[in-house]
Amino acid sequence: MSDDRITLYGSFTSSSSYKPMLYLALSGLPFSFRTVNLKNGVQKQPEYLAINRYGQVPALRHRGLTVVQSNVVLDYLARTTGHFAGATEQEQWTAREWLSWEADNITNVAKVRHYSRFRAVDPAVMDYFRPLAEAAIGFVDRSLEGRDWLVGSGPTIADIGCWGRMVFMAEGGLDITRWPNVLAWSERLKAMPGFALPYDLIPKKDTEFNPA
Ligand SMILES: N[C@@H](CCC(=O)N[C@@H](CS)C(=O)NCC(=O)O)C(=O)O
Repeated sequence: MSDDRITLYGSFTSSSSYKPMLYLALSGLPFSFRTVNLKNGVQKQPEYLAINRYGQVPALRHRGLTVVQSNVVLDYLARTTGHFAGATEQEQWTAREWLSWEADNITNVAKVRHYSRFRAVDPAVMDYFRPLAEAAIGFVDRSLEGRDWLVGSGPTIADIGCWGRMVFMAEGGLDITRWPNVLAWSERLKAMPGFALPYDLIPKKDTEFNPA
């Protein structure tokens, strides 16, 4: 397989994997998908730890490079392929700024969903994380007031990264209709060619994506 072909390692239940998957789907780029079975602990086995020292998905390999952490992967893809990078240098920095903020804040949405779906926790834990998740979604909602996208006048990695991490919010009991600007923004994303939701987009087995 050519060194120039992108290989993405991920899992179909993972919002972090969804972010680069969605990027690649919206960009119409060819790539190879390698599934990492989180349930079986494949992410903690030596072969995968050699790719991602943190024992998590996603990971991306391209041109002899290994890139991990979903937001760094988005930044890498934007810099390498030019898609969704932002129209100006200021927009490119602002998009990266959103990704950094996302990792601190929207991650609480992923935690609420994780504890609802995969691991029962003491209700006090949920009482701590749920308001943080709601505050993060609320911040995105206010930021989208009067605008279509988080940065500039078109979609960027900021939108893909923030949306990608909150995509499973309903599984955490967070109803998107409470945040009308976020709902409208998600509809704009869904209208983009190539868009799909995680369970429709991320395969459960190794797959080659070769868009026409
Ligand atoms: N900060 C990381 C978070 C990655 C992450 O939490 N991945 C989860 C799935 S969404 C995972 O691999 N969990 C399995 C584990 O930690 O063992 C990123 O954005 O890539």
